[in-house]
Amino acid sequence: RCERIGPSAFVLRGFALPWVDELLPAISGIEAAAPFRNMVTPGGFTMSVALTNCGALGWTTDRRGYRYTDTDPATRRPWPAMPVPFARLAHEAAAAAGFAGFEPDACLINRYLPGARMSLHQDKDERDFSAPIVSVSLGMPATFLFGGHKRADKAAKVQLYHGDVVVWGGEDRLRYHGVMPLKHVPHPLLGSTRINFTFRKAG
Ligand code: MD5
Ligand code: FE
Repeated sequence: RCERIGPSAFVLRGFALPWVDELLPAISGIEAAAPFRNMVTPGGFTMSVALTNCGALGWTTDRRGYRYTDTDPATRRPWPAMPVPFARLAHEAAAAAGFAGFEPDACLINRYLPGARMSLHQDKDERDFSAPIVSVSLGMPATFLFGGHKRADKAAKVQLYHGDVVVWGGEDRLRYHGVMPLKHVPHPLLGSTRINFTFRKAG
């Protein structure tokens, strides 16, 4: 099933479900090499979402700003490689939404515990805005906020469930978006956790 939530934005309900058995051990491997951590924003706030990355580039933030790096600042080692099933899932989901040939070089992995949220922001640290962003939701459901091109634009609410994949491209790529504080609705497989991974062409 494919739901259109914008001119170039699509929710693929349950698209990742056949991949979950491969994704979860891969996440454990990434986490062992590059643990989830709560980063600090340039404004000095510690994010309620914990994150890590895999792929050639990883997104980080500290007091100096937001950027992509080829090494994990916590370990000073390269970010873990992108597991093959990750890259294939991203490629297939993008193609299903009309974006053929998507080859992400970065995968940001967000971990939400109950109460964690992401305030409205744009993803604009990537070099090439012509590539889409593909995001995969696992575990507890979340209310995603899909805004406009200005922070004050009214945001639509989209419920995202375990296995849902969202693809944003074209004119929707730079829209403001966020995630409401996570409600505690334990998930049979992931318990009190939501994992979101977001594939990007960053470099
Ligand atoms: C999440 N993560 O559920 C979301 C999913 C992030 C982030 O926002 O930056 O890690 S990605 C949602 C997204 C990406 C690119 C464009 C748009 C939404 N959009 O135009 O709405 O943890
Ligand atoms: Fe974002």
